[in-house]
Amino acid sequence: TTIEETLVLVKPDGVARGLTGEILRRIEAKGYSLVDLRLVEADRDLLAQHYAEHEGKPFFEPLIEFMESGPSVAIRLAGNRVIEGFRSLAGTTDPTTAAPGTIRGDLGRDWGLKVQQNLVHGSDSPESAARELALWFA
Ligand code: DAT
Ligand code: MG
Repeated sequence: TTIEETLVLVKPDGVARGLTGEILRRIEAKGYSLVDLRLVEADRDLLAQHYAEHEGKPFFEPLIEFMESGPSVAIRLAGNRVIEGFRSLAGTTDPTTAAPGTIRGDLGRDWGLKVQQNLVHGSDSPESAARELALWFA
């Protein structure tokens, strides 16, 4: 067993569409534990740090603007191999091609959808999880 913690975000599109409960339902049904949870109006400084690896890419600015457009739900989530496990629940980045059965594949709305509007974020490694949890749960 490898008990880990990860940062999950229900992004502004998920909160605005009223999908927070459905996303939490899937997370809890899988057996992961909610350790902490808060509604956050992220500012540019937090978001630029959170997405520092993408600075300079063409989608960086639209991504930050989208993430500033409304509150996100930040979740400190614990469980066995939860970092990899949550990313599997979430599905691949683009909701158009994310597998059915995943959060992005089932709930991504494909009408004028932008790739950044993909409902959730999950840390991609133990190093990212530690860094991101410190940012969002400072
Ligand atoms: P993930 O969220 O699956 O870890 P990522 O870290 O590569 O994906 O990118 C961060 C976010 O940026 C992603 O959730 C949506 C957005 N994004 C990624 N690639 C994109 C692209 N090619 N065009 C527009 N937005 C993109
Ligand atoms: Mg990522």
